[in-house]
Amino acid sequence: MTARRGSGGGWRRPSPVNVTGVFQPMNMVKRAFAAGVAFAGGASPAMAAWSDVNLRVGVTELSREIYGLHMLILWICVAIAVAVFAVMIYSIATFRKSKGAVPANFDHNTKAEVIWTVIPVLILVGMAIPAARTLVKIDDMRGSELTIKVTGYQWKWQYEYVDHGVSFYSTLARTSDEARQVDSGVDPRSVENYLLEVDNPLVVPQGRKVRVLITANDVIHAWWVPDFGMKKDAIPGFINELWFRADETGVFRGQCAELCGRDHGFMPIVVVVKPQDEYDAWLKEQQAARQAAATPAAQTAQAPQQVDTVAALRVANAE
Ligand SMILES: [Cu+2]
Repeated sequence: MTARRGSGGGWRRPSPVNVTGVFQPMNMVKRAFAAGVAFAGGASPAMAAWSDVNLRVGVTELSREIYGLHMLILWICVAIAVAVFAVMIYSIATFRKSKGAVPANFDHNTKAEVIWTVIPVLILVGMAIPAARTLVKIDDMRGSELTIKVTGYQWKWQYEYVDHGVSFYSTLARTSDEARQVDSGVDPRSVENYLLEVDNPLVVPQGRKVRVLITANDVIHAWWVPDFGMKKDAIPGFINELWFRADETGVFRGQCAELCGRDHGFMPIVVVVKPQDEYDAWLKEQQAARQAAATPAAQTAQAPQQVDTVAALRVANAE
């Protein structure tokens, strides 16, 4: 589990697609089969392979809860399937015509009908209770400590730290962008984090509840970071929201998850989770850089006036 965390992030290239973008269903089948075999073996590398095909646990409270829910419901479904198939196979084998079985010919049985209605209702209610609890938690934005507005564009993201006057664009890293060009001569396999790297990543503090406001400025995009368990549409004219609290530091990668046009596959998301003090230092740096960028313009605007004042004073002193 730890191997895929940290600087490596939690994101691998989607398995059925190779680096040249050719759909390879056999890859997926092979990997799923390998994972199945490995899982049946029960060894620890097996779990790594299993996590390739399963939903990931992620690094936030919500992602873990969603994973838990997903596994709970999976095992309930497995138990139901085993029970139903066991009864079916037993019945077919035991009460077959060649063994002299005679079919019953009643057409109503209130007791049976009540049983096959009540049991599924109980199972569904049993699944709905934890699911509803998680859904409520996902939508609970109270107590957020940092608000970031995310705007989707064709084909980049803008991040605005609304309370701190910091905003910037995040676009595909130059190395990936060069390699993706037709006849670039660059082997995409030689590019680290190909199509999953940006110039300016989103930076957030560890262990803080971050509220993300999501919108778009042209078409519908979707902001998705699998390790945070969260994905929301970015819709022009609407503001969606989600929250996450990353428990681990590291680099976490995601992608636009709504087909948004020609370069949909070239607007990745990179989130860097830093300890609070490092985050504070980063934020100060950003604010200072913004001020420095704003100051020369202000100086040039005021400069002629200042020169005039100085010249006038000199003249006044000389007289
Ligand atoms: Cu997009």
